[in-house]
Amino acid sequence: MLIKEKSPILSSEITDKTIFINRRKIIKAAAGISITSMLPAPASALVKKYAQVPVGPYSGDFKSTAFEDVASYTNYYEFSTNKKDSTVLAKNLKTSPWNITVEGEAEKTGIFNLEDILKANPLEERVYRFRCVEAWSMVVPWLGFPLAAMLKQFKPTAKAKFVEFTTLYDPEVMIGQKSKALGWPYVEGLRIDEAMHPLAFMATGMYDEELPKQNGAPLRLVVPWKYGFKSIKAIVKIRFSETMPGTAWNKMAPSEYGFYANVNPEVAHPRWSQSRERILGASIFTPKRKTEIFNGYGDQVASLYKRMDLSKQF
Ligand SMILES: Nc1nc2c(c(=O)[nH]1)N[C@H]1C(S)=C(S)[C@@H](COP(=O)(O)O)O[C@H]1N2
Ligand SMILES: [Mo]
Repeated sequence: MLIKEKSPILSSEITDKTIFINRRKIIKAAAGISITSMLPAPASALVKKYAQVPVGPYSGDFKSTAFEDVASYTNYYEFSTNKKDSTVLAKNLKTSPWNITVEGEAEKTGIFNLEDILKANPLEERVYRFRCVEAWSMVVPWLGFPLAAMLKQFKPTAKAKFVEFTTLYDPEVMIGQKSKALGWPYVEGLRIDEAMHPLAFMATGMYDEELPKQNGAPLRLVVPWKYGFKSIKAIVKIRFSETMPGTAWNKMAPSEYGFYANVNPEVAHPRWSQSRERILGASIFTPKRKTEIFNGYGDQVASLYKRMDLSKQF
């Protein structure tokens, strides 16, 4: 006992830690080579499950928010309107097996197993800014694949002008659905050209691991230039339609939450300014960050809205 307590740190442990800390650097240098398979067993245990996933071309060069902050403060009204409680309650969701129903204006409709969808879509990492309509923001290294790549597999027809996404409805597990906090199930949507934009992303993981249930596992949308509520979690249905879908937040409070919901510091929410944002995890002494038009992605997405009056749409 005594000897064990006093024993020095093994040199092998030091080596393992060094390998872990330098993991990203090593992987970037040796793109394509599986580092995990090259390491001795103890070090492999420290390397995260998706550490070898390559960084995608649209990934940003931002410093990520701490994982603990992103995973312990979630908006997930299906479980609770409380951002802490939802992180605990979401653990009850069974995310495998998982099916996605595809409906509407597409050639390939039906029920698809998520495993099969994943096989056809190689993972990449995207470090994105994320801005909630409640005026807080974070930076998340998501893992997933472009939404366009997945949607094209279903061969949308020329009539597909919009895409609608629906979250699971299961009030026995998603106990927040027993309340009227929102109309259930949660529905979100994009115009087809927004959905096909290369920045629109489907996430299955973050921080080199599977997506935590509270962050939307097993499959959630990430639209970095729009307010966070557009980035719908736990998707079970995708419908291509000719008309604009009704969305959960817009139906709840149409004067506060629009269909487009593009991040815009100039257009205030009826109850608060959108000009600045609190950085999640930052100390109370850290000044708020200036919110950017389209959350900083304007160079890439502004052309989608050329014909729209940005001072009116929110
Ligand atoms: N199904 C569903 N999706 C959802 C929500 C929700 O309550 N239910 N909240 C939205 C809101 S308001 C935000 S800000 C983001 C939060 O994502 P995060 O909890 O992973 O940070 O998820 C969005 N997607
Ligand atoms: Mo949000």
